[in-house]
Amino acid sequence: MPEAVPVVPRPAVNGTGAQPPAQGEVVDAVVIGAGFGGLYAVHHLTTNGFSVRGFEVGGGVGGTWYWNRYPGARCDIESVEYSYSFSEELQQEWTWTQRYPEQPELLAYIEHVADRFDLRRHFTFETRVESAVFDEETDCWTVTTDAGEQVRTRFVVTAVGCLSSSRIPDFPGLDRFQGRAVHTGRWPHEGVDFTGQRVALIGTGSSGIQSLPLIAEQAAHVTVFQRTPNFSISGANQPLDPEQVRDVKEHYAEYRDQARRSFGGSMIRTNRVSVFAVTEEERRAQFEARWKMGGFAFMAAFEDLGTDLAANALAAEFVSEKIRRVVHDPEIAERLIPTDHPIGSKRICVDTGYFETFNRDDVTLVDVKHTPIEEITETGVKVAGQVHEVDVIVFATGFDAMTGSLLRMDIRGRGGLTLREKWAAGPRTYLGLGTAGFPNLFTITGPGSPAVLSNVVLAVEQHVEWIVDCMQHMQAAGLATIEAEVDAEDDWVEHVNQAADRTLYKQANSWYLGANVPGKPRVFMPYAGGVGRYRKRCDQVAAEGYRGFRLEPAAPGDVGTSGHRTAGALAGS
Ligand code: N01
Repeated sequence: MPEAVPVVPRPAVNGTGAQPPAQGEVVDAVVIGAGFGGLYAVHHLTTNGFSVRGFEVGGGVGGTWYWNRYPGARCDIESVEYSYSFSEELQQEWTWTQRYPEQPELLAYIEHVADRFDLRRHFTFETRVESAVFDEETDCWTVTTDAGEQVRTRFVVTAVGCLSSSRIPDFPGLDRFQGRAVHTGRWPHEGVDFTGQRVALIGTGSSGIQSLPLIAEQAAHVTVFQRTPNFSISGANQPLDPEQVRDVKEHYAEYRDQARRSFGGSMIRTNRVSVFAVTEEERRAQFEARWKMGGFAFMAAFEDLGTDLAANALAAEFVSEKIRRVVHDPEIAERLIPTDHPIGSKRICVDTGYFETFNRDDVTLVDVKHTPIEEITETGVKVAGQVHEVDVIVFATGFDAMTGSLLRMDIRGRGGLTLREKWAAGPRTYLGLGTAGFPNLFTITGPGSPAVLSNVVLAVEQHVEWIVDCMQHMQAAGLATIEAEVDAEDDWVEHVNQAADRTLYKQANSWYLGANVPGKPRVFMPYAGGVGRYRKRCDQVAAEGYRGFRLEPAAPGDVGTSGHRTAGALAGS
C-alpha cells in the first residue's frame, strides 16, 4: 500500500500583491480565474489542505460580475438560487434584495465571500496565465504568467468562465472611429455617461437587451443595430418579499437538493404535460401564468417546448403576440420578432422593458441582417451606404464562448500537443472535466458539461467538489496523474451530441455552437442531458474508481522518494 502523498506546505502567495511571488515554487494546484468557480476552487482546495496559487486577469474577484458593469447588467437566475450553497452560514447571513440581482449587488456578494473566507490572499491579480506546459518526466505542470512568473504545480484547475473572452467583430475602419467605443463585457469601471450622447448599440443578445432601456433613458438618441432578433421575456423583477426570503432560508437544503437533481439546476418546475395534451384555453392559461412568473419559467410551461418544433412554435407565437401588443409600430414589432430559430434554442433573454423602449422617439432600429454593417467611420456606423453618426458605440457583440479563454492560453500536454491543436475541430472532453493527453488538467464548467444551460453557481460547486474529491482520492492512493481515456472521451462527445440532437438547440446559430465566431468549428458545446443526470454520471464515474480516466502512480526512480511523484517530493527535489 503506497503511503499517502504529502501535501506541500502552503506556499508564499502573492495575494493582493503584498508579497512578491517566489520563482520556481511548487504547489498542488494552480487555479486560473477568480470568479464563482475559481473562488470556490481555492476555498475548497485550501480547506482540504492543498496548496494553491490563483491567478486572475482582473484587478479583483468576481469574474463575469467584475467585467460586465454595463447599465442594466443583472442575472437571469433568481438571486436566492444564483448563490453558493456550500456554506449554510453564508446562505443564512446574506440577504438578497431583488429577485434578479443587479451587477453591483452580485459583485458585493462575491466580494463578501472572498473576504469572509479570506480568499484574496491566494490570488495574484492583474495577471494573465499565458501558458501551462506539462512535463512528462516529472508529471508536473509549469504555469507561466504575463508577468514572467513561473509556478510548478501538480494540477491545473481552469476556472476561466464560459463567457469571458469578449469579442468585437472585425468591422473595417474600427480604429478610425473618433468617438468612444466600449464592449459590454469590458465595461469601464467609472461608468459611461450617455447624457446628451448619440449612441450606437450593436448586438441584441442578453447584453444589448438588458442595457438598451437604461442607455435610452440617458442618451440623446440610440440606434440599435440588430442582426438577429431574440426572444426575450420580462423578468418581472421586483424587490424580494421578506416572507419569501424567510421561507427559502428555512428550506434551503431542500430547495438546493431539488435544484441539483433538476434539469436546469434551479427550482423552476417543469409542467410535465405535453402542450398538445391540453385544450387551447388551458394552453393559453398556462402560458399566461408562466409569462406572469417571468424569466425562464416560461419555457417550463410544458414538457415538450424544448424538444418538439410544433410545440415550440406555439410558445413562440404566444411570445410574438406579446411583442406585437407592446410595440406600437407594427412594422417595428415584426422586425423584433424572431423567425429564424425556435424559442429557447438560444438562451432566452430576461429583460426589463426592452420592447417598450422601441416606442421611444429617440430609439431607432436598423436591420443589419440583410444589409450588414459596411464599416465604422470616423463619425459613426455605415450601413447600406448611410453613416449613422454617433458619439459612442456600445458593442454588445458577445463572446468567444466556452473555449475562447481556454484556447487563448498556450496549454501543452503530453508530447507537446497543444490544446488548440487537439480542439481544432471543436472541443473534446470527458464529462467536461478533463481531456485526453492533458493529465491533471481540470476544466471547471468545461465544454461537454451542462453549466451554461443551468444555474452556473451550482454547476461550479459540483465540479469543484468532484475535482477535490478526486485529488483527495489520488492523494490517499498515492497516485500521480489522472487523465481522460480516449475511448471514454469519444463516447462522451458522442453522448453530448446525441443529447443535443434530442433538443432544438442545434437549430439556432448561437454561441452554444460557436456560430457567432467566424471560422469557429460548429460543434454544440454544452451537455444538454440535464444537470441531475449529469451529476449522477459524474458521481458514478468517481464511485467506480474514476471509470474512463487513467490513474497512474509515479514511475519508480522518478522524482520523489516514496515511489510516486508528489508536489511535496517535487518541492524538495
Ligand atoms: O452576446 P450574444 P451577449 N454584426 O452572443 C450580434 C450571458 N449573459 O453578450 O445573433 C452585427 O448573445 C449578434 O447577432 P447574431 C447569456 O448566457 C447573461 O448578449 O449573431 N451584429 C447578437 O445579437 C448570453 O446568452 C446575462 O446575429 C453582430 C449580439 O451581437 C450570453 O451571455 C446578461 C455581429 C451578441 O449576442 C451572451 O450574451 C448578458 C456583427 N458582425 C449576457 N456580431 C444575464 O442576464 C455579433 N453580433 C445573466
